[in-house]
Amino acid sequence: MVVASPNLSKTEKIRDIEIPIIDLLADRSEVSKLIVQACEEFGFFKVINHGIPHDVITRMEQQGYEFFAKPESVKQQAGPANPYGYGSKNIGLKGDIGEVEYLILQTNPLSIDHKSKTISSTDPNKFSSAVRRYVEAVKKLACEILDLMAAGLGALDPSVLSRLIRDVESDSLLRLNHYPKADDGATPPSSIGFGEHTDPQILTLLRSNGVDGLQISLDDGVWVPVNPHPVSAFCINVGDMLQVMTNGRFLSVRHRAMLNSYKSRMSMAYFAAPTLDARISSLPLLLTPQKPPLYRSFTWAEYKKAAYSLRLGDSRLNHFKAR
Ligand code: GA4
Repeated sequence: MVVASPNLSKTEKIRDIEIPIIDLLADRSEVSKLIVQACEEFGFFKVINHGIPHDVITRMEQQGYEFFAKPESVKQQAGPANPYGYGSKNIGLKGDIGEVEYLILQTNPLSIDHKSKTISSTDPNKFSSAVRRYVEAVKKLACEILDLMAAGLGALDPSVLSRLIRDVESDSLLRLNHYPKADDGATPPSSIGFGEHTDPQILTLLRSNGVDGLQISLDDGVWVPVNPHPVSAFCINVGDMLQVMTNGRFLSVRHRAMLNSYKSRMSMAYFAAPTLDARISSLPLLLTPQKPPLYRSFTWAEYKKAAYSLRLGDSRLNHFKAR
């Protein structure tokens, strides 16, 4: 069903499509197949029965709520986000603006402990232990999903993707976003919290507090809302690096976050990334004379630098196309 909303710009349409919900406890080869299909068709899917303990999630959420409830002047002490730390409205380094406040954390244990001191001066240990436990759990889940993807793609070495993010020195990030309630009263609301973009990394694991707002963009310019149900699910999406490593077979899809008029939204995104010096190129098994590499090979550091030198909505991958 296509619904043209009177509150969105005239050219925008939203469509009701359910992105796949995949049960990780189902038969392994079936799960691999479903994940590959979802990555080819939508670049997005949800997982249930993912094994992340409920208390690991609620403790992290609780720390997020407590942080965002602090006075602005206290939160600013953990900023500015250039590019890590607390930020409000300003996104990235090139002047993008959103209706969002956020905290971006590097995920290696030393940096978590260090940053926790500026985030929670009263109880830094509680904050850092919630983050460390959450990061450990989502990293494990990310590795498991990448192993299922590799198997589904027919790789002989099932850890060919996950080994890129396993390193303690991996450049993975944890981002907490807090979106205010929209005050435009419109249903569906028309204010954008975080503008359209793709994620530069390998894989994103997103958890939200049961409030909707995430939308993904289909080829034909139609926006598809990703509802936050079932509440126990994680929403997974392909990042630019995975699109490159699968030679364009998996899609790094543009998405955005809208505000809504009934409740503020908090989301927690884990961006699984390689180490800075990791070299990214297509898996050899996906290359044939008919399907030569779509992208040139580059390091994650090179790509990240390009990402920060461009605007949020720019197509970064275009700069890395093979000639
Ligand atoms: C999008 C995905 C992650 O949220 C993020 C974002 C980063 C930022 O907000 O600082 C970027 C954005 C994201 C892509 C392009 C650059 C970098 C803002 C921006 C304009 C933390 C990331 O890694 O890339």
